[in-house]
This record gives sequence, structure tokens and C-alpha cells, in this order.
Amino acid sequence: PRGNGLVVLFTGLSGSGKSTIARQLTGRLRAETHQRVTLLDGDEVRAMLSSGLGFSRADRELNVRRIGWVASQLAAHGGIAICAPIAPYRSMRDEVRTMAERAGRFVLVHVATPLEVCEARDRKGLYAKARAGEIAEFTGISDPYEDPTDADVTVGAHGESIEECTEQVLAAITGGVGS
Ligand code: GGZ
Repeated sequence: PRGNGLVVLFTGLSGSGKSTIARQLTGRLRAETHQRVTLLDGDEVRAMLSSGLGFSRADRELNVRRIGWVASQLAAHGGIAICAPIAPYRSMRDEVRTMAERAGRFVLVHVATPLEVCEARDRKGLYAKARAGEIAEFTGISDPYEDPTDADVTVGAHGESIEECTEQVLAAITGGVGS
């Protein structure tokens, strides 16, 4: 790819720690690179870029496609874009990879915190609601999550701390191009 643009796509279950790691990574990259770093935060994306979308397969695909497109535009102009949707379907992650690689480098980060752990934490109470049938199509409970087989880095599967996960992602990014 031309230039030093980069798209980092996190994928993982609700409550896996994606957003927290993505936020820490954003801070580190801002401090340690000379590139502009944009965090496409999940809640903000759902409120602004994808307002009106729900959680059907079609809506999730549209959401992730929009995120991937914006991220690729930022990367095409030399920026770093960090995105952290659940992105549960392999096909949509592949689509983002293809778009991003036209613009720059692409790194897929799987935050592989086990479902049992996410559900036991249940920081927002969503898993309990999903189990009670109050939220339909909830990822991992009543909706699919297709584990990546092509992640560039996998973190969180063995109870690592957020800090450890951030270090591992940073190493995967800076160990490659641009350092
Ligand atoms: C999954 C849901 C759902 C359903 C609401 N399934 O832990 P959170 O709350 O803050 O993160 C989840 C977020 C997922 O939105 P994404 O845009 O990341 O999903 S996707 O990539 O599939 O488009 C969760 C909340 O929204 N949430 N309903 N049914 N997560």
C-alpha cells in the first residue's frame, strides 16, 4: 500500500473489552506516532453514522461497511483509524479488509474474551436481558458471532489485563510497517 495509513479493526463480543483497549491504543498511538489517530467509537458511530440502524444481519452489515469506509478514507489520507464494532460476520470483516488494504495497512484484532467471562461480568446488564428474551438477536446468545480465522493479533483469551492486551496490539502494529 501507498503511504502509511492504517486501519485497525477490533472484533469481539459485547463486554469483551474492545472499546477499552481501543481507547488505550488510541492514546498510545497519539503519543508515540506522528500520525493523526481517529477512534471510531462504537456508541458514537451508532448515534451518528449509523443512527436508525438495529441489529439485524443487514443492519450490522451496513454499520460495519460504513465504519470500514470512513476508516479507509482516513487511512487513504495518511491517518490511523481505530474501530471497535462487534463485527460478528466474517464476510463483513473481509469487506473492510479489502477496502482498507486499498488505502493502507489493515490489522484485525480479535478480542477473544470468552462468552462466559463477558456474560459473568455483564457490566451493562445486557446479557441478563438477552437471556430473559428482552433483547432479541443478541450476539453470542441469540445471534451468531463467527470467530475470526485470520486475525493479525488475538488478545484477551486467557484473562490478560487491558494493559497487557493494549501492549500486545501495539506490538503487532509497530512490529510491522512504519517503525
Ligand atoms: C449485540 C447489542 C445488541 C444486540 C444492543 N447484539 O456492550 P455494548 O452494548 O456497549 O456493545 C454492544 C453494541 C454493539 O453494537 P455494534 O455496532 O458494535 O454491533 S455490530 O458490529 O454487530 O453492528 C451492545 C449494544 O450495541 N447492543 N443490542 N442485539 N449488541
